[in-house]
Amino acid sequence: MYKLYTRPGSGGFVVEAALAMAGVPFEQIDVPKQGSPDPAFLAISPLNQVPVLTLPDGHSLTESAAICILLAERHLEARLAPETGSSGRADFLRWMAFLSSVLYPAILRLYYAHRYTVDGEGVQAVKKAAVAEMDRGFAVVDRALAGRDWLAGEALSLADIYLVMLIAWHPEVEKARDAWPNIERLWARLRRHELIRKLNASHEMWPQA
Ligand SMILES: N[C@@H](CCC(=O)N[C@@H](CS)C(=O)NCC(=O)O)C(=O)O
Repeated sequence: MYKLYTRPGSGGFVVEAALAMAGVPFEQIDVPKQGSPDPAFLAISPLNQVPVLTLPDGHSLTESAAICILLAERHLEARLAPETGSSGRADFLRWMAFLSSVLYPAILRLYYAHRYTVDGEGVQAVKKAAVAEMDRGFAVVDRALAGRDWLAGEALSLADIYLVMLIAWHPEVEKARDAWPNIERLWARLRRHELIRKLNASHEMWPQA
């Protein structure tokens, strides 16, 4: 059975969505944020971060995008991503990389700003620059969504769920909704999606309507 190391409100959100969409059973292990790290957890997640997925064969991996892409490969019937070889697949890979390597790190710079400067007085500047970088990234995604229902291909994929997880972490959600109407349109759709609603009830990523 799969094992998912996660915590509410974390990047485990999209992985949990993937496992639920694939309809596979999994054991969920909540990793506390506070307190000294568990050496057994550090052995599979050296940065002490979630999510981590342990595969049924015991192999573990970190990195939310890699985990999502792997689950899409392993559960083709669940259509978690556009088909291999299609242009939608190319877009899926592009956006999974963009979301995880441009936007997610910008968000981490906001919420863990002290890690990005050795100057105690520089923390506010790091936060300000982090939000500016998030805004730059979300604007790119918003433009790409113009006239499209989904980020990649013609159906919902994990890239869309990954995107709404990130936009929900924007520190000024109301501003984000106004600034990026195409992202808001996609998000509004997912806020009504049965599985996403259910996941949001436990992750509390945004206020439930
Ligand atoms: N690159 C990793 C980032 C994971 C990450 O930063 N997870 C956060 C929760 S959303 C975490 O565990 N932070 C704890 C820490 O960095 O100490 C991924 O994409 O999975």
